Amino acid sequence: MPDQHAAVQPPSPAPGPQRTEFYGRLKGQSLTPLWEVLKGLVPPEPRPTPLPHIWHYDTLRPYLLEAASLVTAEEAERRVLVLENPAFAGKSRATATLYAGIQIVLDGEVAPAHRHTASALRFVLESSGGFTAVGGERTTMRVGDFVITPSWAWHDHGNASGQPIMWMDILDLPMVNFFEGGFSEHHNDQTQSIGRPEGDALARYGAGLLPLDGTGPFGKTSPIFSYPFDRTRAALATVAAAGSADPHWGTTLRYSNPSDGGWAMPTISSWMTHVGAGTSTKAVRSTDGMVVAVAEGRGTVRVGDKRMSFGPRDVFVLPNWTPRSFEAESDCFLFCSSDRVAQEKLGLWREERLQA
Ligand code: 1HN
Repeated sequence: MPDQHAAVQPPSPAPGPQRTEFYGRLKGQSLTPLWEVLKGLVPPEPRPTPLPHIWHYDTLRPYLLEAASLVTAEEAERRVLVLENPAFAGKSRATATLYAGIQIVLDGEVAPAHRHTASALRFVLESSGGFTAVGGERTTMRVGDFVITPSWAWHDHGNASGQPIMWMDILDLPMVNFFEGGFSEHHNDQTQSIGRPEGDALARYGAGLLPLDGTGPFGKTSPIFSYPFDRTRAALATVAAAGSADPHWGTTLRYSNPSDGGWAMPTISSWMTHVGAGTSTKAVRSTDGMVVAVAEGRGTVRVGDKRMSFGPRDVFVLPNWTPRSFEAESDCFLFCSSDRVAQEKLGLWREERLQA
C-alpha cells in the first residue's frame, strides 16, 4: 500500500529545451502548464507569509501625537498609522486577511461620516471619553471597549473629552478587496444625525433579552455595536476564578451576536483571553492569523521560535499555523481578532494542540 499521507514531494527537475520552448508558445496563448505550478497552488500545509511582530504602545504613542500635529483629522479623513506587517510592506496588512491601524482623534476634532462595505472594529487603547456614532446611535469609547462598525453603516467619530483618544482599528479590507467587491461613500454632513439615546442597542440586544421581532438593524453583524470592557472583564474574571482555563486557550470568551449565537461580525472573529498571573498556556496553532491587543497585564508570547514581551496597550501579530503560547507575569486580558469566522464558514479552519 502506498503511504496515503506522504507530504514531502520530490523537487521537480528543470524543464528541458523542448518543454521550455513549448511553455514559451503556451505563454503567448495565455496558457500555463499546471504541473509546473501545482505544488505552489496546493501546499501540503499552510506556509504563513506574515511575520510575528509587536508594536509597543510606548513607541507608537509619540508617533501618533506627531501625526496629529502635522495632519488634521478632517484632512486625513481617518488619521491612522497603519500597523503594517513587515512581510506585507506597502500592502496595509497586519495578517494575510486583516488590516490594522491605530487612530488618534484630538479634543474638538471630528472624523467625518462615511460608510463602506468593509466591516471595522475598534479596540480602545486610551480615552477620556471620545465617541463614535454608528447607524444613528452614539457610544462613548472607554478603554478596553470593543466597538463594531458593521458593513455599510454610516459612522463618524468625535471627541470633546479634553484629551486625545487612541484606538486600534481592524478591518476586513484584504478580504473585501480580494473579492474586489468593495463600495464606499461619503455622507453629505460631517456627522450623521442621532436617532436613539446612548445605550439603546445594549439595552435592546445586550441584556440577555431581545425585541419580540428579533431582527437587529445590521444584517449579519451583531446589533450590539459596543461591548463595554467592564462587562467583558467581569465575566472573564468570574469564569477564570472558577478554574476552568483551557490548557491551550486559557480562559477565553468570544464576542457573540445575540441574534444567532455566532461570532459578533460576519468576517472577523474577536475574543478575550485571560491568562492568570504566573501561569502559562500550552502551544497551539490554528489556520487563522491573529492580531492581539493587550487590554491588561504583562507577559511573554512565544510564537514559532520568537519570544516577544508585552505590556498594556501593546499590539502584536501571531501568524497563521504557527505555534503560540503565553506566559503571564501579571493577570493578562488579551483582546484577539482573526478571520476565523470566515474560515469556519468556508470549512477551512483547523487547529492543532501541541503537547509542549
Ligand atoms: C475607516 O473607515 C476607519 O472609520 C478607520 O475609523 C480606518 C482604514 C481603511 C479604510 C477605512 C474609521 C480605515 C477606514
